Amino acid sequence: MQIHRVRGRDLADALSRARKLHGESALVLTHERMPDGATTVAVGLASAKMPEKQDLASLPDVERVLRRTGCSDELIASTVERVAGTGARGAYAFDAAARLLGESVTIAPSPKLSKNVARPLVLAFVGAAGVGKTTTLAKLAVRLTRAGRRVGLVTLDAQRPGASALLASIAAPLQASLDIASNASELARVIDRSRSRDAVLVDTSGAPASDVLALRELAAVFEAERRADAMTTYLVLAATAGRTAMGEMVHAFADVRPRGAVITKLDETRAPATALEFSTRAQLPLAFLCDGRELGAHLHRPEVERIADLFLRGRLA
Ligand SMILES: Nc1nc2c(ncn2[C@@H]2O[C@H](COP(=O)(O)OP(=O)(O)OP(=O)(O)O)[C@@H](O)[C@H]2O)c(=O)[nH]1
Ligand SMILES: [Mg+2]
Repeated sequence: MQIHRVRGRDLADALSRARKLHGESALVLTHERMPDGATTVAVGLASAKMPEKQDLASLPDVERVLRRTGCSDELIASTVERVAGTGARGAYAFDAAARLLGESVTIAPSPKLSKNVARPLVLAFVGAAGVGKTTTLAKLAVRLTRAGRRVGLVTLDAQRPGASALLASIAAPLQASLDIASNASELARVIDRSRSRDAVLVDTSGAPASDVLALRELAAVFEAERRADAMTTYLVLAATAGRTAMGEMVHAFADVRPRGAVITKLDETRAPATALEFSTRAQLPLAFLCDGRELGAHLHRPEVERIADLFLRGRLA
């Protein structure tokens, strides 16, 4: 007798899938509730009936889709193997792949704003020039303001003409404060003055050397005041960049110890898997996903379904 395991949302779903895959003659041996709430049934096939040939064709389909969205050979091989192991075939193979892939990326906790803390939440965005740091910060400012939070913006990009004008145009309609800091002590002072704000979002210049210097000094100021957790830094990566470029940025900004990553420009590629896999390998849990320029619309939390969509469809739904 051959034993196959089939997973479903609940017992009825698992049984219906088992029947579809192995026919009415399949003998249900056991069922087991999984830690994630799903149910797995073990079915014995007296006639050693294998899944239909056409059903097995779904596994090369999963492989082809994953190749198209930029998955590495390793992730493709492990996903196909694990999908095969679930016994899922046909459309169910894609369901199984979605579940596995959605959970393959580490997700950063949502930044928490506490009403009881006297200091604002400080989030800084670093990354290569042009990856979308300012745009991401603006999107987050819009979201927080819509949620009734008071936001302060501060830029370390004091040198570049136009950089603060751009931030000013973002700050004004949101009634957000805007400050320019040219070094760490100015930045620390701005943050100290921002006690009435729920969040202070720090924009940087995209020049790793000066950004790292300023943020490292700021971290030292915070640490001296025992405020080591006072700032969270995110590394912003464009989904259009290759692994090498992303690796260089991880290296360049390692000293500021980014706590997570933001992936931008997901609308500009059909192969977002490279960036998704990269962030997890670089131990940068994903904090946000961005798929366009619209400030009010194109910022998303990386939920499991969204990650699965990116791996399997190449874009967010
Ligand atoms: N298509 C698309 N464009 C984006 C996205 N995020 C940002 N952009 C665009 O990318 C360009 C650069 O964005 P910025 O936010 O200025 O990037 P930055 O990292 O602040 O750039 P520097 O300050 O010059 O280092 C702008 O034209 C943005 O509109 C995104 O998710 N999708
Ligand atoms: Mg910028």
